[in-house]
Amino acid sequence: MNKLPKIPEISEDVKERLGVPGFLNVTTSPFVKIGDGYYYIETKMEKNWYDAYESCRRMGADLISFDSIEKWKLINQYLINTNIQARYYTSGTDLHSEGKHVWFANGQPITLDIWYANNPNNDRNIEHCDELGYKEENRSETPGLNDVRCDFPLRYICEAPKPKTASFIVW
Ligand SMILES: [Ca+2]
Ligand SMILES: [Ca+2]
Repeated sequence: MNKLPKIPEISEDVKERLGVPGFLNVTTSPFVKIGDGYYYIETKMEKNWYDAYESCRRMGADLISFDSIEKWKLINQYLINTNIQARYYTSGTDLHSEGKHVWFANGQPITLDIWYANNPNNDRNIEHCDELGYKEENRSETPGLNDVRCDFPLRYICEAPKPKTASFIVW
């Protein structure tokens, strides 16, 4: 029986010719891939919710939304693993209708059981923007989602839209 010929490795220059033109920037930076999504995590600057949203929009992204508990766990675990646990703005808000929190990025109501204890509580009737990573000081509970006043300066996480046709992402 004849041995099948060994398929040669594709050389670097062939890869290059098959690949993406060099003038295209194929790096995903400053977005990081977590699960099947791409995120920008602002860990230095703190902004109010509106400024944070605008910063995401300038990158073609939105503040982060959660449509599954798996995604919620994945992102929170990432923050723990990379040692950047803190309070971050999400796209959650009830600015349009008091008490009805939605993900502003897609208009879907927040139905997941991810709220921190006794929240959303609309404290002093001025809490309309939702942060993740909140827990009361000196408490050992797992941090959760909390409504906070929208002018409170916080870190934030942007979520890039899922690529629809391209097999790679260009920013
Ligand atoms: Ca509210
Ligand atoms: Ca609250």
